[in-house]
Amino acid sequence: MASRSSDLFAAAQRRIPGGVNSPVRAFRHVEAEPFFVERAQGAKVWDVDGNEYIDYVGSWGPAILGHAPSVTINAVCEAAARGLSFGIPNPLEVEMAELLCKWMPAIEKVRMVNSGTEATMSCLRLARAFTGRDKIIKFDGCYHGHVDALLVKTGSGALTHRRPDSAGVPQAFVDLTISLPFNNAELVRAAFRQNKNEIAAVLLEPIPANAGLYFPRQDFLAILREECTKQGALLIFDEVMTGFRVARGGAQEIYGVAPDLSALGKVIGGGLPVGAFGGKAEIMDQLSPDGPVYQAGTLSGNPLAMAAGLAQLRELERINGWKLLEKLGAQFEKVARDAISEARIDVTLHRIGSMFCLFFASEPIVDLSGAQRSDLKMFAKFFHACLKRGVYFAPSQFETGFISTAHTPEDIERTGAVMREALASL
Ligand code: HOZ
Repeated sequence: MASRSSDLFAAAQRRIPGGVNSPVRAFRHVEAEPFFVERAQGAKVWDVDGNEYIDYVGSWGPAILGHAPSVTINAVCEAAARGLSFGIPNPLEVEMAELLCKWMPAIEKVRMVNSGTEATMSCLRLARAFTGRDKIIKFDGCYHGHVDALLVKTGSGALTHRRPDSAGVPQAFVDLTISLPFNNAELVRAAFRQNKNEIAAVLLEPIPANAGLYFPRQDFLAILREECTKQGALLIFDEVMTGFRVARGGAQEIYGVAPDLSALGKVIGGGLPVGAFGGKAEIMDQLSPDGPVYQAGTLSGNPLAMAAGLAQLRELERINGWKLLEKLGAQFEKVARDAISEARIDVTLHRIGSMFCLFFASEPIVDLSGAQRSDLKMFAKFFHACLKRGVYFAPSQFETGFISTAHTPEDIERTGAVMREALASL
């Protein structure tokens, strides 16, 4: 059907590979074309054809206060008036570092970067330098950005588009990456035994959120902590999605497990391009200019990004955002469970705080193979039935939904009614 979105997408496809600047936006998994956004405010987005949606993607995580919150906009405008980028240290970088170290006490020193990908990539280099080892353990379905060594059995867009192992990654890199099923501690122990003194790090999303959303089994994270310490490997948590979202101190606060290094992004940038990585001082001190590990960035610690992130994080604390998000999340869970039980379809709903996923599969789902049992055709139908009724969920079974503090109880009630109709229509 002719629309401004489809005209724009046709033009985009002529000049941008696949018409998108990141594959998760392409809507191919749901056999459709993306809509183009005119503007977004609070919990809503409006497309260029005038359609309004209640948005549960939230820019894939950063928009925890909803879109365009005035505190963040004001902070960015004030910072912009003082200059867009200096490439010289600015005071906001220090404020951000202090805040991240305070809220995530396992971080003693932190460096700002521009994306989650840069953060995980830098963690790996640091872990390899610190341990003098090359191999790493990751988990099937966990996604850590498009770092060469981590595009092995990965999640998110790569999984969605059925290419979890990317072309263009040298086999020599892949050979250094051991990818294991999540939640299987025995296989981790076996990998350590088989690769004695060769594993530099175990890297994971403590709450995997890139193959749908599932949770670590009781003690899984504590066992990883213990094994890493015993074997002289570093434990790295990728909290790009969960950091400052599931709790003030992220998943590491909830599960009470302190990693050696953490990778951060999304929420800490308030919607601007930001990542960060940090951890124990003795490890972080290996970074240039103090140490031998090189890592750099023209725009790292950019004043606008720091201002946006600081404003968002402080506002979250001021309004006790995590408590509000839990309340909204619980309401979402209730309306969703009501809709699911009425429809009598095999749907497994997972939620923690403001993150959720509806799998079109029966329980239990504790790893990638469980997530892959989902009925993808059913998911696509559900997605379109919701979109048509003004509710926008991520266009892939293998992504996670996000609630913001800007979602109102009425938005969530309305979403429940839409889900009920959508599930009944399948
Ligand atoms: N990391 C995001 C959630 N899976 C996706 C963002 C993207 O790849 O564009």
